[in-house]
Amino acid sequence: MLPLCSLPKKASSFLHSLSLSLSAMEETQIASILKSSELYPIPQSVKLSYGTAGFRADASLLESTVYRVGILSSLRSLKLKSSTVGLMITASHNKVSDNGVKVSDPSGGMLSQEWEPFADQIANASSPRELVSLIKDFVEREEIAIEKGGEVWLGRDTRPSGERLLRAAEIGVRSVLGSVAVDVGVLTTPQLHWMVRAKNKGLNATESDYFENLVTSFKCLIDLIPINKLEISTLVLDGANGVGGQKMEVLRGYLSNLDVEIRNTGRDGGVLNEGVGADFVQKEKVVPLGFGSEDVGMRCASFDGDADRLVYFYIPSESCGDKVELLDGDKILSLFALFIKEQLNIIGDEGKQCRLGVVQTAYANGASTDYVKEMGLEVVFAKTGVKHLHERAEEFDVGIYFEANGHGTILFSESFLSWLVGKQKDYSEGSDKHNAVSRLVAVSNLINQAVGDALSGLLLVEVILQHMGWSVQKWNELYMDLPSRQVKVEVPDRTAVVTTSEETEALKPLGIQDAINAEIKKYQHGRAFIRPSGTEDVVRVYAEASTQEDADSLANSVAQLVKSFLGSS
Ligand code: 16G
Ligand code: MG
Repeated sequence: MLPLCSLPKKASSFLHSLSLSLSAMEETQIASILKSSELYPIPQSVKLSYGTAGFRADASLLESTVYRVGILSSLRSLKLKSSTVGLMITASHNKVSDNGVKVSDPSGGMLSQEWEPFADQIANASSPRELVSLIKDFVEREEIAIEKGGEVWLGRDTRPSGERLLRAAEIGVRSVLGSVAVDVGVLTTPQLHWMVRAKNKGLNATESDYFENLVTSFKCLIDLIPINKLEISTLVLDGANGVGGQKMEVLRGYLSNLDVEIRNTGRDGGVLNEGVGADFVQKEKVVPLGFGSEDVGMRCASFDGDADRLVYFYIPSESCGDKVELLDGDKILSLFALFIKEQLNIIGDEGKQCRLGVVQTAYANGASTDYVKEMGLEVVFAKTGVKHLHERAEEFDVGIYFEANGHGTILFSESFLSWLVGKQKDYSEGSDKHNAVSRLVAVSNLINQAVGDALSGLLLVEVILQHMGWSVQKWNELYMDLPSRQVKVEVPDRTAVVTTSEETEALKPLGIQDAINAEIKKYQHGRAFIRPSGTEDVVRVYAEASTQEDADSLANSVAQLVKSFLGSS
């Protein structure tokens, strides 16, 4: 607790006037925040927004932001009856000199969107006084009782700036009096979300518990594979020189039935996300560094920097240069959907009553959407960003969501899970129906229910391929992607683009959608849309058509339209 007398005179008189007019926060609490915020002045001319996935910026600019998100996390914990909240320091697939911070709600999901405006306000408060004043108002409005003390678990990825930023987060958390900051170390983002969820459910919630859960459920699925189909070949993993490859090294030690060679662990001089990782491979469709002609035909996978994205690829024998055949989030989703549907079919009429649905974004390749629809599944579209997909997937008994970029998971509703567990007792052990039900229960344990997780996603892909007796090439044949192209356009103000909720049509600037539609009409199987990025100062353009040449040309003409409507910067 900070004594009032240790404050500078000016601050102390401000404090006095503030506490006279507003009574919800104690003087000592106000003093605590005023004092600690003096340590973290906001850099000049920085305007931050919580965005699609938390705050991100050059790491040198972020101490004050992380400190303030520490305060927010304590308040969030207090608001939710002192449940544990997670704070993750990562900038995912962004360059190593960047960093970022985001909050995991006690459910293990993303911070409630209702709190994002408050996050933006405090991150941009220009002085300690403004900060305190905003917090005071918010605490009153949300009726947060500070006296109990909150709990925040702090995780970080392998970025060199992570440790320094974590110290700022700790000070932020503890400046809310009575709140506790627990440093849970270097983790992948999904590990932290999983641990927070487990902790609040009263389950074992350490990192070893996370690994143990993966190992047990993976083994259970392996044991349920019809023996004659078993096939194990080496998987080559690109760890993006980040935390995911390092965690996979640990996990690999506990697993049998998985042969994985890990490259780009960050220990061999490679730079985080530089020419490596899921974002690079998915966007560029070329091999990551450390892979080459010697890997032709091998099953390969890439994680992103914080291991919440997963894509697969292989180098075809006829590959010219460094091109890969990509199996993106849509293909992973299709594989998962197929496997789950197969289990439900085995269960029979009762299984068919399960509402199995798929959530995609406008970026999903049209061929994948057709494929899952032909399987008889319901498909819904959500806005880009995990929080939006997750919310929609919760509407189903089993909701599978994926972004094309490789972020996704499978959600099982509580009621469907208890139904499954009940059926495990009803059916005789060793019967087909019993096996199918047991597989679904094991999938629900293996796959991260909090958020998309490259480690658990990889294990599920691997076990399904073994179950089917499929090579990566065979899996790729589920459907053929329509050629597509993504480009980005730098504009003076990306917020001038306003889209419909599914992001398939632009409502503003007026007239641009008609112009885009006119372009689309010129191409067979043409589809295109624009949206403002949530993470970069650009407008993104996506185009699809029946040939690569057409997709490129459509993307370029739409990009030209963006420039002519918005001007280029
Ligand atoms: C963030 C999102 C990702 C989304 C991407 C879009 C999370 C955890 N991550 O990385 O889901 O696809 O932003 O970026 O939500 P953009 O808005 O710049 O296109
Ligand atoms: Mg990521």
